[in-house]
Amino acid sequence: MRLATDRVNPSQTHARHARTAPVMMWILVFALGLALAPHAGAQEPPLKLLLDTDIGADIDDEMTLIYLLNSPEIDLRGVTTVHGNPESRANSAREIIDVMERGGEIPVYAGAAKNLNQQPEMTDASRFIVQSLREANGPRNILVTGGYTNVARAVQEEPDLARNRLETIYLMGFSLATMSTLHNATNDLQATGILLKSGIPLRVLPAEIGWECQMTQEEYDEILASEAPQIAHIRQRMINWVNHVRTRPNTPIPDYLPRPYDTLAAMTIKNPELFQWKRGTIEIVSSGGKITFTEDANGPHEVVVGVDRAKAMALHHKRLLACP
Ligand SMILES: [Ca+2]
Repeated sequence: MRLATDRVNPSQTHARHARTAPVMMWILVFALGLALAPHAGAQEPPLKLLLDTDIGADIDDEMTLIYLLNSPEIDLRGVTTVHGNPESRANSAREIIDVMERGGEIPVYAGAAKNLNQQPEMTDASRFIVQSLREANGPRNILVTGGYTNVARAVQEEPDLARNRLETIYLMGFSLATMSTLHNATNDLQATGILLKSGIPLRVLPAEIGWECQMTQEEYDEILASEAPQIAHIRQRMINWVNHVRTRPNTPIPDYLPRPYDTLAAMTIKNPELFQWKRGTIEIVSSGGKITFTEDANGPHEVVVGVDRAKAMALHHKRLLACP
């Protein structure tokens, strides 16, 4: 037997639908709006990045690692070290990662001590880079702030994988002011040639942008006076480096203060709007490292040709001095 209350009155049902339909419609419109609106209420995930560095010479590599670890929009997935004594450099990187309270999170691998000509075999660093590119959700961007040997060796080993998986390689090196390779690129011209011809998009921070951003005495003093633990860790190294460059026998720079070459290269990744760019193709045209740069709207190389120094250095100090 059915209870009276079970009986369905068609007119009541219609009335209920008439009341609930507009509500349902608005819920659907709201849900659809959320689904279609780009980034509505959702933050872009941090960019997965590998850093290849010659940390332990110029102080800017230390500053760059601190900068990256203090950048919420970057997810640093590994550090590799290159040239000179890569094991000692790897230890320097691990110390900074520990001071920044990220110990155990970020693997560090030592790479090539010498250039590709002298040391053609794969290293822990180049193997790690290849393995990272093979991971389905691995990093697709690499910042190189030392010689290009490790990354070039990985590209040489797996050229198709590198071309298909790498979105951009960010390089510190070259000079359009002197049209030469300079620094990191000169250290291994064969490796430099491999990257330039790889077809992988390259973004280049040339040396003259670092010259333009040499710290003022006031900026330098602000860093030295900071009580942040990472600054306490690098303070004496920074003072020693400045004294070294001011008095080195062959090319002393008496008024030298730190130049954040590598940190600016790191900054181009997520703050390209602070820089002026030209697109084209860089080619090495002599064994001495002379280059040409041919502007081309479809070229694979983007080169920084100007910087908003005030904004860049403000961001530099904010990130460098923030406590972990
Ligand atoms: Ca460097």
